[in-house]
Amino acid sequence: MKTTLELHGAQTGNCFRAAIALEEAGLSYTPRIVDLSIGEHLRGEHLALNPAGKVPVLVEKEEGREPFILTQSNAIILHAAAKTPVRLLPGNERDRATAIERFFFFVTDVIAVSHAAFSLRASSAQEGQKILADRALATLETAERYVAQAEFMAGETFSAADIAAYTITRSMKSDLPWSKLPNLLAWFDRIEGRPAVKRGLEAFDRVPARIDPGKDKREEKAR
Ligand SMILES: N[C@@H](CCC(=O)N[C@@H](CS)C(=O)NCC(=O)O)C(=O)O
Repeated sequence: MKTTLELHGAQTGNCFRAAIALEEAGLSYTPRIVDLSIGEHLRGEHLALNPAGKVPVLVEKEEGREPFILTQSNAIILHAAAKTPVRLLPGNERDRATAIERFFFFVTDVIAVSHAAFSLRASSAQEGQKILADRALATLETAERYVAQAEFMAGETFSAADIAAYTITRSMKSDLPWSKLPNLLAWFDRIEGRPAVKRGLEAFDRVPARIDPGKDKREEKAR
């Protein structure tokens, strides 16, 4: 049964994470650009995919079945991991548990806190914003210990933990005290140099396609 994947997204950390996961998993997919600057994510065709009006959204199509829609970047990463065992999560039970532990360390303790800080940026709660931003940064710095003895965030193999860690480290790069974090810096350069990571970062700038709900029908007619 042929399955096709579309990743609707934009140039944001959450979308990059999802695209990198698909690339690292070796899954073929079509990126669909959602232009946040003109509010495409709040229009009917995108809201039909995700009523929350957020990106990324993964649309999985299989002949004879309703499209399967997945919102939440981290669910997309775990779905990609399930489709290609071992590429994003180790096969060994304990190694996998460690990779999931580190994945959630970045997702809940760094990314979520950083997003909470970001959401306060235009509010009057500037003190609260700074507390959260500092906390996210201080927590991220502690990841130095994960890569002090190992190549990757959860040991000797690349995993979903590295994907979660990479995009948030990239966005906080200018605030990190790099001279105190030599292992994190070496890890960052290693991840940045991976071809699949590079492709994931480019996913939403190389494709002119925009969401076009009439497109599938027109293509069907033309066939
Ligand atoms: N927890 C969600 C967050 C999704 C999210 O906040 N996406 C942002 C871009 S990174 C978005 O769609 N923002 C548009 C808006 O909120 O108007 C995920 O990880 O996918």
